[in-house]
Parts: sequence; C-alpha cells; structure tokens
Amino acid sequence: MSKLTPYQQFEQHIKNAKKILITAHRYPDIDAIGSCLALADAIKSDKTIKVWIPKNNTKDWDCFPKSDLVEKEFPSSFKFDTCIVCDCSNLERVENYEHIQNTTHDYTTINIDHHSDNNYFGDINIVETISSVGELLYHLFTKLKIPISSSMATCLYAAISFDTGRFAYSNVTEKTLETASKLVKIGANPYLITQAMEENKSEKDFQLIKIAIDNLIINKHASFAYTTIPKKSPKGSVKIIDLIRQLKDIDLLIVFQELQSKLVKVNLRSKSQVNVSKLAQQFGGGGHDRAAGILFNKDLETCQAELIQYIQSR
Ligand SMILES: [Mn+2]
Repeated sequence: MSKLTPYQQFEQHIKNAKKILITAHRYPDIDAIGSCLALADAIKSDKTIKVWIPKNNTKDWDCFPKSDLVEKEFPSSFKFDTCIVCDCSNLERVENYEHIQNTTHDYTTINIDHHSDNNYFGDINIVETISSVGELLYHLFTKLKIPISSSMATCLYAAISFDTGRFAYSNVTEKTLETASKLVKIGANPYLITQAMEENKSEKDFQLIKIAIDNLIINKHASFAYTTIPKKSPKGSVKIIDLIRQLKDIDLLIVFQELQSKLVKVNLRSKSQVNVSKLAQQFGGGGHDRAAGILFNKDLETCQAELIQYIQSR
C-alpha cells in the first residue's frame, strides 16, 4: 500500500468499498458541503453512500443541486466500511466525531483536505496545499478518470468559488482558474451559482450586518480590527468576516461570535502579515495561514480580552 500515491490508494480502496459514510467539519461551508456532494456523486455506483451533515449545523445553501443523500442524524445502524472526511484538518473538527470514533466495526478513514495544519488522521490521506477541497477533487476525479457530471461541476465550482472569495483571494492560482473554466465547460453556471451564494440575503442578514458595523473596533496602529456578534443577535447567514476584511490597510480581522453563554466562535483572517493558523493554535484552534478559527469555552469578555491582549503583546 505504501508505494502507491494517495490517489492510487484512494482508487484501490474505493473499488472494493460497499458502504461509505461521507462527512465534513462543523458549521460546514460551501466548500465542505459541495465537496461531500460531488464526491458522493462520483463514487455512488453499486455502493451505499450516506452524507452525514449534523442537524444543528445545516443551513440551506441554494447553490447545490438537491441531494437526497444528506442525513442530518448520525446513521448509527449504518455499518460503513469507509469514512471519508472532507475539509477537516483533524477529526475533532467533525461535529459529534465521537459517533465515528466509537464505532465498533472496522472501517477505513480517508482524509481529503487542504489545510496546512492537517494532522494526517486518515488511513489514506489526500492532503494538498490548494485553494479548496473542490479544486482538489477536480484533480482527483480527472486523474482517476472519474466522469464529472454537470451537477458535480456545479458543486465543485461553488466550493472553489466560496473558498477563494469568488476567485479573489491569495489562494487563487492559474490552475484554480483553469479548473473553474473546465467546470463551466462541463455545465457549472457561474452567474446562477454566484446569485445563489450572494444575492440571497434576508432582512435578518442586514440586521446582523448593522450589529457587526456598530460593534466594529479598529486599531490602526496595530493593524487589526474586530467586531462582536452577541448571542441575542438575529441568526443570519452573511459572512461578517468577509465584510470587515474590506477595511483598507488593516491586516488582521477578527469576528467574535457568541454562540452560547460560554461558547464563542472566533473567525480570523489576515491579508499578508499575521499567520492566523499559528495564532489560532495558541488558543486550541487552527486553519490556514490566512484564514483560521477558534472555539472558546469561555465567556465573551474573557476570550476577547485574552486574544486581544495576546495580539497586542506580539
Ligand atoms: Mn475548504
């Protein structure tokens, strides 16, 4: 097995797999879900496939073809022989990953990811530095001559578009654009996908934007800015971090989102200076060099004070 490349290991294993569970990280984004759906489509012939996306995490993304493969509850009676985890640097990033870990039957874990801090938790690890899992899967499918349908192309295009900020971030390469172009040729419709991803905001989303702007604190001297979303705020789906990163001449952007009284989700972005993956790791989080996250089991004021103090002391 060891002499084979990860792609070949994947091919060999999937050939004989019968029951496959596919999942992704908590608060799954469009890269995570799009990758799961495209993958399910790619390998589903003569196999039973379940895509498990935990319930309290799921929001309806309108950019995907409807899929009846998605399960919101963990399929506990499903004796899967293969578990594919997409877009996760470690297994702990899967919501309720204990369900997988506590499984008593034997299975093979396949780790498909693009985070630089991936810990190679799989039996098979397809981990590459690339814009998105969507782009990685395109290369995997092409290399293994797995046909890409137009609905798979839609999922992959949406995944890539999302993780690259509509092809705008520093993770975009010539190959990323070439891949997107190929996906459009197969049937992905860029405007329809962008419309479904962008022109879909509710009144609550705009109330959320207002809160984010009202709470914005800018430290020009130290080149960082942050905002706070208290737990009583309306539940919107707008990505506040993408809004505040539009600030000129500010490298480090932070969103503190209070999920519960002692649970705070922190989003971190940097444009060119701070390695936010390393910053997040200081507080038990992780991610990419330019985009990372932390989940604090502390009250909002404490985690805010700890993180801001740490940033200012660097
Ligand atoms: Mn991703």
